[in-house]
Amino acid sequence: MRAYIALGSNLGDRAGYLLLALSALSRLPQTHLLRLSPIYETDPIGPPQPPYLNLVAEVETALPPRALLQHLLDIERALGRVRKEPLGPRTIDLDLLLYGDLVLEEEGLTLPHPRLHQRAFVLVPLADLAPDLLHPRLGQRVAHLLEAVGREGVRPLVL
Ligand code: PH2
Ligand code: MG
Ligand code: MG
Repeated sequence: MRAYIALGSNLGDRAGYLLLALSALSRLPQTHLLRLSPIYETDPIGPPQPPYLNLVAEVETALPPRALLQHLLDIERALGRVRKEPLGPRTIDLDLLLYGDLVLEEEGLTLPHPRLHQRAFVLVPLADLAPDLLHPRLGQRVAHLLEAVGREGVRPLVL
């Protein structure tokens, strides 16, 4: 199944955390890391906190969605993420955005990600990879969702 994963970091060595997370993703069982979006520096959504680095990864996986999610949480934990306030700062965040065209609402796992269509920091990198992908619940193309939200607060990272 084709799946899309959002990565974000806004504490410490942000690019370093992203690279470690990507390295861990590349080693997941039954999973191939296919493509990466560019990295963006993005204004934080939520309480006042430092700016984020965000990108989206496209994977092909034979893991079921729950197993994939568990691996993402394991990677977060291995990289020392501490969960505090919702929407608060974090060294690393891995969010499962889409798993094929699966629509699901369960404890701890909603697909597509419930805020995917509202967040420029997700839609900009996702549209780089898959502008024509249809949001399986809303039935609208990613490029269209991005047009509605705009690109404000999302800047290409210049290293
Ligand atoms: N993640 C959050 C809260 N706010 N803001 C930006 N710009 N990027 C994020 O990845 C992000 C956020 C919680 O996961
Ligand atoms: Mg998140
Ligand atoms: Mg998360």
